[in-house]
Amino acid sequence: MTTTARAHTNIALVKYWGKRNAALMLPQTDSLSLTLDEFYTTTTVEFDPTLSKDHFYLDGKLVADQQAHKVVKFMDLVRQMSGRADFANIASVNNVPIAAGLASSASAFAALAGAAAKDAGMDLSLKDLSRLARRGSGSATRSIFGGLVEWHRGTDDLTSFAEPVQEVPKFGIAMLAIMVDTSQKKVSSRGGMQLVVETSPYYPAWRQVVKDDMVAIKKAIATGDLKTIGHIAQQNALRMHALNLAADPGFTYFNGQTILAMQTIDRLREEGLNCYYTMDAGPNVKVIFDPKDQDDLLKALSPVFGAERLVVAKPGPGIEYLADPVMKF
Ligand code: 2P0
Repeated sequence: MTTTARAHTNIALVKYWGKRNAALMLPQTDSLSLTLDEFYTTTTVEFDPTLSKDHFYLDGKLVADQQAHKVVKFMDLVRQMSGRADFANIASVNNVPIAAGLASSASAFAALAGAAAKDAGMDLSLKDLSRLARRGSGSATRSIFGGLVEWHRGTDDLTSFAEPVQEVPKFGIAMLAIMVDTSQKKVSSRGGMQLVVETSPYYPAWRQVVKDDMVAIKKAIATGDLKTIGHIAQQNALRMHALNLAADPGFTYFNGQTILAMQTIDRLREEGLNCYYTMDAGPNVKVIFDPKDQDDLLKALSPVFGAERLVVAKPGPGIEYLADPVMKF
């Protein structure tokens, strides 16, 4: 039997940047994100008693064991939880530029959690599925749900899970990715956030920033106040990236084009467009905007970055199960 699941990426408006417990993947802080429709991963899992190890195929190609270790480790956890002893064929197809700060691990581990748990015979609630996805990648916790999603940092494995704030946002919100660079990043999220927790003197302040931002952004979401949501998200992103600059050794995910995009968005906002930026563990810039301004925004950004580098995404759905496998094993 095969099981196929699709999960969409999410972009955090209040960021997760640091773990408290790496083994259980418990974060230092809460976070809040928007799941996107345009970027997703589709994964098929088939447990097979004749296999002597897991086989992981990414975009149709078998992945070498050293590169597949995070997936195999995750499958070990699924085996442990389900009581199954057999190995599996796993195939993922990504509709996300990998490792370019568009959070491919979020959709990847959310889809894998859904497909693997179900194929192993587990019938998990969405909350428990988000806890399972968390063990693969922190941001995957939130990709189980659609729309605006909150991840409660919790105090242990049971209490660290995501839940929807507004599965279908009741107000206009969209994101535009400015793809300034889609190559592999040099500092992994995992390594970057760990260095920051250990060495950034601003980390205690960051915990307080997130506490305050979570309260304020949920209030703004409840009233559909995009201006306030965008402002909080932009400030939160800048403060997250300030942690990186202040680490030892300091680092940044930004490149020159990232700065140009930030300045361009600030200028467009000053000129009256309701738009804000956020950046993750890569140089690409995501613009939070009101969908009614989409044409104006594209018109303003195309001459600067090229229309082919602009991708518009709307709020996307939570995890879905599909009938057709992405690959025949
Ligand atoms: C986020 N990011 O909240 C933050 C903001 C990137 C910047 O979650 O180590 O791939 O697998 O938990 O989830 C990216 O980090 O890291 C991320 P792990 P993850 O979306």
